[in-house]
Amino acid sequence: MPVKADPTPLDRIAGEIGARGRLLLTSHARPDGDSIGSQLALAFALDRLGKQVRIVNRDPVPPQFAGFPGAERIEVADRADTEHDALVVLECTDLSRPDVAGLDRYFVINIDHHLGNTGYGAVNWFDESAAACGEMVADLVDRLGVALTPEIAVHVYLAILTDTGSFRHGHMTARTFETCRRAVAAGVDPAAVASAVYDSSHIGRLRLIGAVLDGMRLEAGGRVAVLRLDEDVVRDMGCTHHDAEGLVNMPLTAREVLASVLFKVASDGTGRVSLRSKGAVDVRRVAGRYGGGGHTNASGFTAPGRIADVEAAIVAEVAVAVQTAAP
Ligand SMILES: [Mn+2]
Repeated sequence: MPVKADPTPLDRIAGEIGARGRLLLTSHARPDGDSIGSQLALAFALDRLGKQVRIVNRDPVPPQFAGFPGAERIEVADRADTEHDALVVLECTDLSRPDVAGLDRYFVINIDHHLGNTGYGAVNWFDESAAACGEMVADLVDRLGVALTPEIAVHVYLAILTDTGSFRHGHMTARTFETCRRAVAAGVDPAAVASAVYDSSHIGRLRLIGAVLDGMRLEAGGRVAVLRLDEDVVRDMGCTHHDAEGLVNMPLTAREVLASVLFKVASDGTGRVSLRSKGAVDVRRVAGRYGGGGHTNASGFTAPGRIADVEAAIVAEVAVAVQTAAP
């Protein structure tokens, strides 16, 4: 008699979800397209199974995603204390990433594609080969026996579109495009989604981009670009932190630039650091040294102390990452 294979993490998660009725979903603070898309795709699928679903996030849905179906279902809160049979955490390397108190009291199902996931769940499914967490959710929806409805499909597509930087980076595979093909077959209009996400900005953002790029500094023989974004300037230009989205990627459009560093500086001088790179230049390692995480080509962390005190050291470490990858 053939030996029965061990259940895969996907099998186990589908089983646990099938056995539980009241599900709480969450994802990381400062949500991006993958966290919003993954949560809502799964929520719509769980609806079809008759589950009771709640979604709690630390921060509101960014404006460019607010018009997508179900966005109003995402509740903003800094604590979760209602009764649920399981908590599904999407897109988070550890349980502190949602920045929501009380999550550790639940039966945690961890679904993520970030390298360095700590395996904090009762059940963990980690797949670094997925281009987006939304790609994993599409597989889970299949495994749950739910058909791709237009609502589910549009969120799966949104997750993949945004997490690959419009199909330009990350672990894109045949599976990525097969998932997108199925999403389009289910009714997604790729041009309409792209327009909703990328052509929904305002003039203030263009001015902000101009000001930040005007202040760009080049280091390491022009291979590292350094940007600075002051929260006061953001406010003065009639913008919010959402308008800084994507800024850090812009220097990489220059052939010479291999890595980009963005310092987002608050009024008190503290702030966050975003890192982006090309090819083998590993900026996740730099972020890891400061308690952050992400991917080889995209990572970030909260600066230890005032930006002015740590800026030179961080830029030097990114320069070393560039040097190591492309001597
Ligand atoms: Mn992601």
